[in-house]
Amino acid sequence: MTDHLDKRLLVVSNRLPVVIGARDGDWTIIPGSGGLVTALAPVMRQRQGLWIGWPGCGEEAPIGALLDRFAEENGYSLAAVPLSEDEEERYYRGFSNEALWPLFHDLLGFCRFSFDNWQTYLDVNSRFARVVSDHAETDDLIWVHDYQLIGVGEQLRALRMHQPLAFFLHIPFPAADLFRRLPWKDTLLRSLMGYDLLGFQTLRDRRNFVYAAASLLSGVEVVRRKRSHDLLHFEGRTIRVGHFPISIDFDEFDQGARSREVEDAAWYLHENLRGRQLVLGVDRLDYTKGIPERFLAFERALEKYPELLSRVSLLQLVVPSRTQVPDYQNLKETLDQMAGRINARFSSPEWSPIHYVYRSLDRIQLLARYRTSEIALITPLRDGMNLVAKEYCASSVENNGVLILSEFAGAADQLGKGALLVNPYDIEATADAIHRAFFMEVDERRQRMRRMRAEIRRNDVHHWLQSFTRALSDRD
Ligand code: ADQ
Repeated sequence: MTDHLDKRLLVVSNRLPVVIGARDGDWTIIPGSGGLVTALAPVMRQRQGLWIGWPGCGEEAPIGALLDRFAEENGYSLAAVPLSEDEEERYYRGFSNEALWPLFHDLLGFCRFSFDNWQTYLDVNSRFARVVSDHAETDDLIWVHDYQLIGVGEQLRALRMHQPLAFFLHIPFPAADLFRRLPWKDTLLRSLMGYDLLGFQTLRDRRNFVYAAASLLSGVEVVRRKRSHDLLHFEGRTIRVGHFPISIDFDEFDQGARSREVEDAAWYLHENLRGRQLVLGVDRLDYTKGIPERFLAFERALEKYPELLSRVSLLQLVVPSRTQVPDYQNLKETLDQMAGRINARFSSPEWSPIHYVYRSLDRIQLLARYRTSEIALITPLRDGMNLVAKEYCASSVENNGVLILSEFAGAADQLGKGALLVNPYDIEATADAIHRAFFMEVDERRQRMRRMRAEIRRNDVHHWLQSFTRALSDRD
């Protein structure tokens, strides 16, 4: 039996895990800071891996020299797939973010289906496949990430690559009836069937996919259904389909939150709160994250439960994202207006109900807010997983935070027993959950938080990585 655990990993994702910039006339390249980078970096180093993706910088950057410097400093290599501005517009902003992203999050009303964008998506996916085939070695394990690159696997097969091909979808997979709306559904399903292993975040996503493939694409046969995975046959090949909930590095957050710097920052925040409880929301600016609905629920809680007035504030942190896409610009305006209106309605000279911060925070400031906030209000309309929910629990080292979580976040599958689950469209019930969390006794808070922390500690991002790579070597 081939053991895939020893093979070199060749990871393919839309963006390379780096930030390239220029300071005082000198070019810099530094590792990115996302959960995926943190999880994969040690394995990439250990197996001298290769990561292929778009560097996210213009042609003026001395890309070859920068990538060499990165490899020397980080112990694994990068290869760049350059994109023109037009490709960035059509493949990334147009098709990936204005067709697939809303469709896969059940938000059909936000979808724009353009044939030209679809064609560019296919062209860029073939370009990625060619770069992969130029760099791949016979024994590599090729692992493609996310909705921007679904077509890469099939293109690699067309190039007669024989290495094991794996794909992981970070966002949800919609129900078949919704997926059918995509004008190019057959091609996209066929592309997914080009992989040997398909990984989804939750059992629901996995089932949605298997049902869509079996019912919408002729020639797909479900040959085995097991708890851990399904096996499909298609055009003489076997495809394994599993679910692998992504996670965070629990220890990193837990230890980080206990550090001196975070403790100092948390103390400072606390002093300014003067006995008030803090409800925290942390999101990228995105219409899937349910931020306007959250503001309405908070407003309703203040209206329905006047005993909360002056005793609780909502701190909403929003990281700017996809700032060129019109729907995201509109959302920003909506949030500005809502926060202004609610504050004007309830504020007193010494209290504002909503603190709305539109920028990225450094790790210490973020952990201090996770640690200080008595309540986290994480209410996406739909989310593949939602790492913020897990980061909040891992940083809640005093075990006294209450997590209010959308039942439509993938994370609800693992955290549902400790969190207060809500339907984010149900403003009334979310307002009630805020009230309940505010008055929850310490014992109940502790019991719930311990349970969630134990779950995240057990199923951390290293466990995620191992179970995914192990699934490739299983033969049953
Ligand atoms: P995202 O949609 O980006 O990821 P999420 O999983 O919540 O969503 O991750 C957001 C990240 O941004 C977190 O690590 C968080 O710490 C960071 N962040 C948010 N606000 C911040 C702020 N103000 N300052 C600094 N950092 C901030 C996609 C899918 C998710 C899936 C992940 C991983 O949409 O469903 O969980 O991929 O698979």
